[in-house]
Amino acid sequence: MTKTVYILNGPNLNLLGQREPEIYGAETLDDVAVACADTAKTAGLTCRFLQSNWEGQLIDWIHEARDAAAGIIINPAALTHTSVAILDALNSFDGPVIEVHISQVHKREAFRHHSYVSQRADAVMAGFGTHGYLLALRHMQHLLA
Ligand code: CA2
Repeated sequence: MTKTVYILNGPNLNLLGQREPEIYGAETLDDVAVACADTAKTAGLTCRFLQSNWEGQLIDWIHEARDAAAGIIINPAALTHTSVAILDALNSFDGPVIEVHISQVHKREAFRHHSYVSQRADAVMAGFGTHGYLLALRHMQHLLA
């Protein structure tokens, strides 16, 4: 049976491709989901690609992943910089966690330089555009081998 990776996306990422293309690129979140499914298949993994604007929903999916997933890739969006609750939920998950940011957050406003999630993440991607999700999946394949 193939291992499942949850790919979780936080608030406002449903707007990807519709605004601020100079920061986040032109691809929509649906485009990213299709590319992730393709890369996961090549890597011998199954991915569950999810987005919510609600912190509690993301926490519920992290809890669900405790039984259902071997690894988590997460772009918590703005909750990266504010949410101890998401950090606590990720700390309850035993498998590898990779944090992804489309933009190079360290080149941006100071409030984007701190991440609660990085205290749990086994790897962090920032500034690779949406390609970062695919690179994260490849690294997840390596971590789960
Ligand atoms: O670079 C990233 O992936 C971020 O996680 C994106 C978040 C931002 O708050 C983080 O600091 C860095 C913002 C997600 C909102 O995405 C939008 C995309 C297109 C149009 C509007 C919002």
